[in-house]
Amino acid sequence: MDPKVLILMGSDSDWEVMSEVRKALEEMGVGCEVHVSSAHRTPERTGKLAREAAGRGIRVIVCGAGAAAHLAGVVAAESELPVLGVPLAASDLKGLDALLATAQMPAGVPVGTLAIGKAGAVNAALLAAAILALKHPAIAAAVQHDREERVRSVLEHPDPREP
Ligand code: RP5
Repeated sequence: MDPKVLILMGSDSDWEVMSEVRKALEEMGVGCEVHVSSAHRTPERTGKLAREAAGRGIRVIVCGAGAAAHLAGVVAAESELPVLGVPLAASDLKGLDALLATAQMPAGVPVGTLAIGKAGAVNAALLAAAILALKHPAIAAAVQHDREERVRSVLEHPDPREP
């Protein structure tokens, strides 16, 4: 069974940013499934998705949520898979609330926390792929290709300071 990434988000309103996770995974040929599930609105559904993930071939879980963002922490409590958290800007605090809520897990139940917003979403996908790459050569090649493309895009970009 090919390894998959589970993308969870607390609300439909998170999709604009969290779609970047799926897009980056697709570009590397990594399969995923996506669900809206909230830590506080649908706690039972969230727990079930987390508990059953490993049995469905999921190997990494990416959670995106805004405001008092408990989603990644709750999912990490319910699963031994690696959990990556993407804090989202969904309140007047512009993601700082979600960043602290996601990153400041007490010792014992880790959440690997990325940057707020789109950068964090893209990096969550790249980090998930890097984890899967440890066991899957095709994904390792895709991760390496992604790095090479980023190098190329810098080197090929004309320097505006050149005359
Ligand atoms: C969080 O509350 C969600 O992850 C979302 O970022 C935020 C706002 O949700 P909506 O009110 O837009 O549904 O739980």
